[in-house]
Amino acid sequence: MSKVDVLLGLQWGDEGKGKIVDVLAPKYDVVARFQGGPNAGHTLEFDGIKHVLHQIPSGIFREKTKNVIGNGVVLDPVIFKTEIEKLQKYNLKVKSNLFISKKATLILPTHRLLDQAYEKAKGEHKIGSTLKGIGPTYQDKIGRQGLRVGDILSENFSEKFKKLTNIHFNILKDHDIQYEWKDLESQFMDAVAFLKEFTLIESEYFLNNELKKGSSILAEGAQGSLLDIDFGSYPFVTSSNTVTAGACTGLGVAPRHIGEVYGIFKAYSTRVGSGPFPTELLDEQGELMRKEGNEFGSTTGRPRRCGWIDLPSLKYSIMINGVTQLLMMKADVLNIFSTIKVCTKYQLRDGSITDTLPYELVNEKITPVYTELKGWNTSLKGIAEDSMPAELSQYIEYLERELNVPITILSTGPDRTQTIYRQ
Ligand code: 2SA
Ligand code: MG
Repeated sequence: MSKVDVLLGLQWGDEGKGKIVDVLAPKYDVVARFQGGPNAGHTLEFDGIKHVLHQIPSGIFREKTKNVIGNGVVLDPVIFKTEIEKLQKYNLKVKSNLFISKKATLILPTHRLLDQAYEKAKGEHKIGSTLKGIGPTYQDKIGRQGLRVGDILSENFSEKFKKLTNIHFNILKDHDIQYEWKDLESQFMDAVAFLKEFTLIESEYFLNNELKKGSSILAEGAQGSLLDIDFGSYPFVTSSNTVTAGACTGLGVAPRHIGEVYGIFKAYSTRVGSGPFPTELLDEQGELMRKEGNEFGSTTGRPRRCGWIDLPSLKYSIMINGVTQLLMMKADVLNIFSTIKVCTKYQLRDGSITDTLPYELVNEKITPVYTELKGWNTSLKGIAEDSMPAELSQYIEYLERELNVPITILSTGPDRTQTIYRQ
């Protein structure tokens, strides 16, 4: 039987998952999303064009790849319609290559409004949500009152929609949120009609049948492990399980079918939204990283917070996910630094030193303990494995020793072609 390989981010998202899925896609028959929704922004670049995908799996640009939106995803039909329309000009086989789980949960317009209301009510303690309705939709799913993609096929869908939105209106009346319901409702119903034209499936059967046939499957994670609802920096997290285990529940594949776990990380760290970030640079070095790495949210355009690489948190993510291969992205962004810092341990408020993540991340005062390495300070344009600057090789080897997992892919730029395989 073939396996499901999992690719996920080990930091706070935006590690470059979109690019890597696109690079790896030719090796896979199926690419499947298992959690998250339109909060994700997966950027792919090739032939001089930059594409940003939110809900559609990143295998969509490869003609022979089947793409699955799994049951663990929360799907916004309105954003889905816009995404598909944007892709139409590229003549892709979107209709025949895309399969959507009937068990995926629907994001309603009121979920987006509730997201705004809850964030506003939190004031300065806001999560920094993308406001795509992710949290309220997962709340309804777990609260057993959500609507699912399969429900759009039922005759009384409008009734179900009315029933749930009425519950939401009742909450919204206590919040000061402005909206034109008629517009939102008709836009949603249009998008639902559009969604009906796609292949809606029992994705757990689909994927297990593919496995039986010997197909190779890549599960594409969204956000990052440090945003996981259980293991991330709670409450500053997203509302799904972004870790390997999430691929099992979000696709309906058993743990024994999981093969390789590709852990993807940036050569430095970024975080968008609120919450603890031990190595954050609030000085001009952080500003330089943001500029050099073009670190702005691909869904919201928000500037991302930047800082040095953080080994205690990477080790934690590797442990939780069972990572078998590491993929290091955006090494080229560090070209400008003559010294590269690596956080190896945390010093806590009481002076103690640790290399594990403290339970209390939000209120703890963490001072990173850094090791300094010499930077390569040169362009990585056109380099290959055997022409890498010595300092870059040293950085990679140092990380491999510390993290105890091989770095098999190195990315030196956004384009498909700027990828080095190290076997
Ligand atoms: P949400 O929208 O309620 O799930 O937000 C909760 C927290 O999760 C963070 N989050 C993300 N972090 C990084 N990248 C994400 N995707 C977009 C991107 C984000 C963007 O690719 O750039 O464009 O701003 C993503 N989605 C959610 C979020 O910042 C909150 O901290
Ligand atoms: Mg992103």
